[in-house]
Amino acid sequence: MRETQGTAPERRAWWRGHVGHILLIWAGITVAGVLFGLFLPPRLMPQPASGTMHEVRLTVIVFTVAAAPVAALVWGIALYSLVVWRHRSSDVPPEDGPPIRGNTTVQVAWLFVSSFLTLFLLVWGLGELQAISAQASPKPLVVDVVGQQWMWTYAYPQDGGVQSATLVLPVGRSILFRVTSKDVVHSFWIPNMGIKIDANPGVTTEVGVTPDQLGVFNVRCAELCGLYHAYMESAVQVVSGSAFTAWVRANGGRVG
Ligand SMILES: [Cu+2]
Repeated sequence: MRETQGTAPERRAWWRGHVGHILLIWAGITVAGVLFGLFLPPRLMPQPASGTMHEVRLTVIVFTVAAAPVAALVWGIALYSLVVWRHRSSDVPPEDGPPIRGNTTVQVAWLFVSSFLTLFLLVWGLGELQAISAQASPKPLVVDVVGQQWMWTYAYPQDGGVQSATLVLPVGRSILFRVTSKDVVHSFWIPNMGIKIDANPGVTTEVGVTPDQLGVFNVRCAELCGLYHAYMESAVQVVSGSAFTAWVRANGGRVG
């Protein structure tokens, strides 16, 4: 950038012009990114059917908003360079300017900003983990989940060992899923409840959630597990406590 090789006031004017424009573009893209983060995740993500999903959605919103100014800085400089500093004529472009070997102000500012951002993400993440685990009850309703090509089956060991091909859960109760697989690796995923855990043959993995909405929600496999993986999809019915008791009895169990 030869334009920078001038007198000190010329260099300052050059910076003021370009940096001012880049800051304007940065501010514009930041506002767009923040609006995107505030308005799109609530519309694109599944409607929450558990406290866990509320926390997951909030985290996606907060992280998108926090990332907006950083992404805007990169995109702003890239766009400005492409438009303003592009070499236009057909002759050979001039040689590159002298490399920049360091700028204490920029380095200190970036160290401070990136430390602050990463610390914020860490503290936020730890807080969310704490909030989610605080929702679990010490006496959850246990559901054993078995994945196989290409379906899920469920057993309720506390309720007389009821077996079922459909997942039925009482609303407002803390549930503990104990998940395993008969064949290959699957992944047990209830998008509306914000939980997903691998189902591995020979291993039991656990995930807990408390459904807080009545209704029917998708259960999907989230791990490519063979030819019909895309069809390894079923539903969970979240019902009232009394409807759950009736369902257990109708299936030959007794409520534990
Ligand atoms: Cu699968």
